[in-house]
Amino acid sequence: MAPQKKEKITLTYFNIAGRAELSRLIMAYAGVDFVDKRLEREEFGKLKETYPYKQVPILKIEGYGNLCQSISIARFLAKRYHLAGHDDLAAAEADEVVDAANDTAALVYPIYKCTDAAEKKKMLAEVLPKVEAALKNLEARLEARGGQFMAGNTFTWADICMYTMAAHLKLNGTGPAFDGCPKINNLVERVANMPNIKKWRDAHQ
Ligand SMILES: N[C@@H](CCC(=O)N[C@@H](CS)C(=O)NCC(=O)O)C(=O)O
Repeated sequence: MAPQKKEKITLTYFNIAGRAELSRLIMAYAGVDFVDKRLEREEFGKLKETYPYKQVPILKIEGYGNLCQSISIARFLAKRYHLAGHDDLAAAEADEVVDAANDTAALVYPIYKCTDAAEKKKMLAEVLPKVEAALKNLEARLEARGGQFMAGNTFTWADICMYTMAAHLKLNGTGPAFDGCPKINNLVERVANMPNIKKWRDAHQ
């Protein structure tokens, strides 16, 4: 009997980094051949009612069905591809950082949504000190944990999350400088230049 062809994992989201990029990068890093399904708004509108929470991202997994919620999806992938932390404490450290990084990223969501340039500038001025304070906390966490990685002194999905957070905070060049965070800067740079991650970035500019 011919071997059965394994169905690929499909990650469905919009054609932006947003809440899917962490999962995409976990799979890119792990060399997973997945379907990166990117919906246009119109297509999403037609499919929305079929989605459990009427939202994306959604991960379709072979032999299972749909998994929802961006962080649950990313955590599942991190576990599957051995990036969740080498023991329960390292995994807890990684979870902690992912939560803190997402809180930080969430501070600028309203700025992305704002279409008025003057209002955007005002919002940025208000949010900047909060972002910088949150980054300082993460910088201190990184330093306290040895300065190389965010969790368990090994590379985990929390380090990838720091990269996606930093890219999101840069607000296409109008966001905060990371001057006060040399260790985060260095980590983000190292993650960005990991061969599989760099390959993914080069292909999805
Ligand atoms: N907590 C959810 C939030 C998902 C979410 O807000 N998704 C947005 C896109 S970023 C969405 O699908 N919105 C539905 C809409 O635009 O109608 C997660 O993290 O996955």
